[in-house]
Amino acid sequence: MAKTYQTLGEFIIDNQEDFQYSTGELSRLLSSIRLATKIVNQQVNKNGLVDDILGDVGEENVQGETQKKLDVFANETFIKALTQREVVCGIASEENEFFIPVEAKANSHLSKYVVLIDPLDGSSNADVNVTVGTIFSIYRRVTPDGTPVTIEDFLQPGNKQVAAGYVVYGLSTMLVYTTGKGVNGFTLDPSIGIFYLSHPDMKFPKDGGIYSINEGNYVHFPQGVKDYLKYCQQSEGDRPYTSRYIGSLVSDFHRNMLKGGIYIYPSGTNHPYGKLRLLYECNPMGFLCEQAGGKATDGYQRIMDIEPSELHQRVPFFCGSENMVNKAEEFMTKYPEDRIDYKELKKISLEKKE
Ligand code: AHM
Ligand code: MG
Repeated sequence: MAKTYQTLGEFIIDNQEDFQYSTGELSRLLSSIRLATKIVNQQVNKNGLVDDILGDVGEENVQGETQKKLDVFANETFIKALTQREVVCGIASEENEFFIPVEAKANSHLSKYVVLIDPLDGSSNADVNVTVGTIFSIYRRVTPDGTPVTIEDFLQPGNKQVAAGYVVYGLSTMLVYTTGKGVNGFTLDPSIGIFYLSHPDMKFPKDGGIYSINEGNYVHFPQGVKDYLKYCQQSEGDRPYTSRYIGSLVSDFHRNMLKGGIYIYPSGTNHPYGKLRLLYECNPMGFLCEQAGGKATDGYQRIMDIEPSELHQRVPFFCGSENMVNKAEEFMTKYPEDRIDYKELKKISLEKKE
């Protein structure tokens, strides 16, 4: 007999009660993300045949990165889906320099949630038909309801997240998310546009045999990372490990969660604090990672405990199977001078603003 899968819509509603203080707002917010995902998925799958959607826009985003047309399309789609349905009071995106406040329409109540989003992660892969993703992170605002959002609503440590997730636009499209009660994955049936629960209660294996890092940057890596890589490549016990790097965080993470592995984007002279952004890449992936029994750190300390200082702040990122991340940390802690002092960073950033 064929299996009967629960749909994402049913799952959101069925689990709404699990959520403390739930008023249905978070469910509506997740439903809006689900809708935007389907629209972006449709464009990603057109694969350059229609509407000239592939290629560069000819502009750079706030972080000096070339914007792809798909980056812009995905960004606009998520912002529209979230603002028009009034399911958030503010949005911050990789593609926008400043956060976007959402104003309540007449006689309507403004949601208490903010969303931080990387609308199309790994988009340099899009032109060559390799998997890309979306990453999102959801917080309750910290400023009073009914007032305009401020930067403080966005600069919250990851341990305050109420939900986070990613979408992987791969051979099949999957939406994976957590509200702090484990991680569940849903696969899109494109013929009818419905996500079905295909991967309930996803877990990282405690150990793994895959390491994912852009080894082209080797000369720039801190000594602790170089030493750990040597360890991964040694022939002993279950080593050498396999090296797999797609260059799309969502896909590398997804594979490592299913098979067991570690993803590392360290600091280095090219990127003094690493490349990945704390608020809309590392924190949401860190939340998912921990909820799936894995570990996410900057090589020295828990990612979700870092006090953020800027919207587009970058941090080194080590995440994956717990025992692998522990081992990598063992190598890192031999070099305490490479540890980042986030309190000091915050102080410097506040001084600059004065
Ligand atoms: P993006 O958000 O601009 O796409 O950058 C993030 C991506 C990650 O998905 C990926 O793991 C990493 O950048 C790859 O960077 P690199 O090409 O330096 O290895
Ligand atoms: Mg990204």
